[in-house]
Amino acid sequence: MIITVQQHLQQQQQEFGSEASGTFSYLLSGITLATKIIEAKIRTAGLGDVLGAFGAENVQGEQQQKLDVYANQVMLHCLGLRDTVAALVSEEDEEPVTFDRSPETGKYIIIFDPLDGSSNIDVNVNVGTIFSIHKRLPAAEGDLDASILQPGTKQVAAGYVVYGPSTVFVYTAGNGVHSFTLDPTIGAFVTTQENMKMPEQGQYYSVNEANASQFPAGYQEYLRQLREGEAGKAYSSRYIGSLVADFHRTLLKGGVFLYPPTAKQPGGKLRLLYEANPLAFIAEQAGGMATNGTGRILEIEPRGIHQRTPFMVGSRFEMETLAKCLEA
Ligand code: AHM
Ligand code: MG
Repeated sequence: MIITVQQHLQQQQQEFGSEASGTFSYLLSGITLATKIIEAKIRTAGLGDVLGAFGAENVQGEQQQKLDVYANQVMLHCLGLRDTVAALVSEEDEEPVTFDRSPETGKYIIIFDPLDGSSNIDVNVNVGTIFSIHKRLPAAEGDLDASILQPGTKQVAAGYVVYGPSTVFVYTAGNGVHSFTLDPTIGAFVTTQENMKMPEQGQYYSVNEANASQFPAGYQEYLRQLREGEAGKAYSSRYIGSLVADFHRTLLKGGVFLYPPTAKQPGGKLRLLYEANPLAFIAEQAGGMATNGTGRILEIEPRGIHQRTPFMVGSRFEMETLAKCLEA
């Protein structure tokens, strides 16, 4: 018998209460609706005039693809209508979009990358949507900006959708990691795996090896150990260049994904709030680990919404081996 994501959330609510409440599942339904609309557009991308550059740059100075702009508008529209949302923070927008709702009503902040890996769209390779949800702080503890800039440990939920051969939704609300596959015949996400666990060790490492000569020495030594079989396995490499897809494989198969500091980008390339934090939360919930090279990703105190960070995430064994190489 099929269990849809909404039925799953209801079961979670009975079991865990709190963050699985009705308002929360209404909020998540905004995300699943938006991602279904985005996926429908992606599926037909080659047929209409939606591929290619939009002609503007986003706040990161990156070329916006038409689908980046579309996906962002869909997320803002579907989530903005949910009255529990206090602010929406997007990779594509320089400033948060805020809503004039009382703290009692507008309780949640949603931070997202509407279309991750969008440079891969034109060549028909997997892309994704990533999100992170925080609770608004009580007025006495800070304003909306402080609520947005909370460390990853304070996330109440996080997840992503990967638009691949099938469309898969993965999320955690702090009670395990669960995945759902879109059944296009009924238009619903259907439960595929509850309480997912990352293998203790995998066989893949995932890194943009063209940057390897720019990595600090500890990372170069780590990659040497993986390549030369000194880490207990004959590793193989896989790199898609879409974070969601590279992460999804790492979650299912184990191993490690790395985007270390480079000479060109000493602070890393990936973004803390809407890339590293949500995926780190999921990884930890699945028994894995995530670091910026000096500490736990989830404990970083954010200073800005578009802050970058080095990001390494994966199975316990690979992450412990990495820590030893970075300490040496
Ligand atoms: P973006 O498409 O939201 O700008 O995300 C950045 C992407 C990630 O999906 C991916 O992990 C990374 O950039 C790949 O970077 P590089 O091409 O430098 O290897
Ligand atoms: Mg991205």
